[in-house]
Amino acid sequence: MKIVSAEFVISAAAPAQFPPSVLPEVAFAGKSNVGKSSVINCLLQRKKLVKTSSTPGKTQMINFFVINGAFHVVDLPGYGFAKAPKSIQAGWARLVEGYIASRDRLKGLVLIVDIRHPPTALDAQVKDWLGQLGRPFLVVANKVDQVSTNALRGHLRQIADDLELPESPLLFSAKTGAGRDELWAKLLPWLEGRP
Ligand SMILES: Nc1nc2c(ncn2[C@@H]2O[C@H](COP(=O)(O)OP(=O)(O)OP(=O)(O)O)[C@@H](O)[C@H]2O)c(=O)[nH]1
Ligand SMILES: [Mg+2]
Repeated sequence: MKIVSAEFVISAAAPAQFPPSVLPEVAFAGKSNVGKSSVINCLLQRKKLVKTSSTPGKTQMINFFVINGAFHVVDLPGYGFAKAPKSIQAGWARLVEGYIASRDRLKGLVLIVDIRHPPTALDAQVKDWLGQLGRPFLVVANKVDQVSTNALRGHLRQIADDLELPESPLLFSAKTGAGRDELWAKLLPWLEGRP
């Protein structure tokens, strides 16, 4: 995938700030700190387009980016950040749930998990909810650079079993770029409206 341009559009804290839903878009969801923002930077081959942090809860608003003038990539705030006050957690949930449920040209979601850890009940809830909404989604297991080749298979199996996935998650490392081409190959049909 050749990235000619990748530009920040807006950080939205409320639906009124969302850009008009004219371009097709894909959004990246997952628990705090699994590497959503890093995966986007890796896909777009821009080291610092999206802010990342070793402290969970970095991304708190819905961040829109426009790629090649043709589609949006959307970085969602992470869920399950235990240290956030309950009121803030509820606010995030409302914002993100509203976005996912009603965004017109949202073509699909990438649900990111950290390959080192079993999925949580929240991951399972989000996955079930996407299914109920009929939103296409794809599970990506990030941080594969942190797991030995031997352990990889077991971790993948656990994620696929816990989330009751029909197929194995896509392996990814935002650090090494592993899985980048494979992920684009899944995203482009969504964005180009191919079946
Ligand atoms: N080793 C390794 N570290 C990664 C990888 N992806 C992300 N990280 C690190 O994980 C931390 C969190 O990354 P972010 O991209 O900020 O995670 P996020 O999911 O956007 O987090 P929130 O915005 O807080 O929800 C950072 O320290 C990243 O450098 C990866 O593939 N491998
Ligand atoms: Mg982030």
